[in-house]
Amino acid sequence: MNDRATPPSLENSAFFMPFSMNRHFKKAPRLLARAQGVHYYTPEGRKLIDGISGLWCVNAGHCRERIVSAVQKQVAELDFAPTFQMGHPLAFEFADKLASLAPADLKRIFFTNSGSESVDTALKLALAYHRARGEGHRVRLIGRERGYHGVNFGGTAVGGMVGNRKIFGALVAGVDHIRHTHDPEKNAFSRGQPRHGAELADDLERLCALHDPSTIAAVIVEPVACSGGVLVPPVGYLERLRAICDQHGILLIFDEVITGWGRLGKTFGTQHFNVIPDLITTAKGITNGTVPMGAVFMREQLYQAFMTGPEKAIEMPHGYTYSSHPLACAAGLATMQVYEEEGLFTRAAELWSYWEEQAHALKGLPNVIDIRNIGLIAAIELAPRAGAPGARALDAHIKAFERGAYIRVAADIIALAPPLIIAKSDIDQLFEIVREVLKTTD
Ligand code: PXG
Repeated sequence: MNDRATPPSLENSAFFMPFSMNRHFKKAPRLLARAQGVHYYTPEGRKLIDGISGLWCVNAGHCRERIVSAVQKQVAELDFAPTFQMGHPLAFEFADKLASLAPADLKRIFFTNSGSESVDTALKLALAYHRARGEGHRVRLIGRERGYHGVNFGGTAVGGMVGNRKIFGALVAGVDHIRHTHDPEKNAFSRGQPRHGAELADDLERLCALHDPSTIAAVIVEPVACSGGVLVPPVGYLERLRAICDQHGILLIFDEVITGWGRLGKTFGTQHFNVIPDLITTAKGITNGTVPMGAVFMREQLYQAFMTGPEKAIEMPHGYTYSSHPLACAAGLATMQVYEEEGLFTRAAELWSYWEEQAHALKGLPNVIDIRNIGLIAAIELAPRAGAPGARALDAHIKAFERGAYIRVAADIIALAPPLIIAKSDIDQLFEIVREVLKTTD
């Protein structure tokens, strides 16, 4: 036997893979060993175009020299330092850098290590804020059907993807959901924001009537619901949500874990839609995916509500050992430099129409029932196979891998969101592979 020619079997591997079909995967693994720019390479050296920026996070492309060397330098200089009653300069420097990029007055930053932690942090901040102002009766948290807010208890509870919730018991008490905005009958093959559905925001009024608005602390939505299938908000919808929240004193949280960091052609999705929330949750692209990190941005008024009481009291009993980890701050600072120097915050706006044309050119291929796009995101929805939901898109995922593209599928929806540095010729290649795959997927 030639050992080098036969990769070791993973079938009995100890690794319990997250959000994966463990047994199916381990029988025929799809491994990534190296990455550069918009490409991954398999252990055998086969080149794959990265159609989803790792997992919606490597916005500046892979293994960027500036980020790599910043992390290398940092790990040799200060590997870890606490920020509970202590500090290190990079944490303050990075927070100030983020504040300078923040929309409106969302300039106070709480660091976490992931999107899930950012979400749970934002929910706790919302509850604590109301309590600090003498409105401790605002205890309810409202999410949206088909929303994804990570996997911690708070985020799972406000999330609206049934399969992610149903096996975990009662989750968090006092949570309710507004309706999702997906309406393919009226909006199929929309380009950018669909025209129909702003009135779906009024579903929040229904929950206000049911629970009484004085019991509601916050509403959390993704400006574009990405994991739930790339559900782009109808024209006027986010504005209406904002107005209803304002009317009832409810905080509005935008979960921008994906829509932040240039994905929609502005630094934040908030700026693209021109609707200002009270809190923004981020992660992923904050370090270009290099080192785990997340951050919650909050308005000045929220921060100031905590800065009362005795100075020798902890204002917010919350935080993680690795909040503002030195490696993450170094990676984040270098990432922001790359984004700014290369104009990546606005690159998706430049590519938008080209990307949109290429995506919608797939209309008419077998089983394609909808195509939607916004910024540098596209979704191609396939009709499910009878009795086997998800199987068709999974086949497409595997075929694309064999043909040289890494694409993401959720249920029967193919999601594409490549690194923002992508060239038009790479966009062509990505869609060409998807086209060939769809032509041959029954
Ligand atoms: N909020 C949003 C809006 C997200 O998209 C999270 C929170 C959680 O982030 P962490 O860092 O805890 O995973 C996410 C994560 C996919 C996919 O393909 C999306 C995410 C993660 C993995 C896969 O749709 N989003």
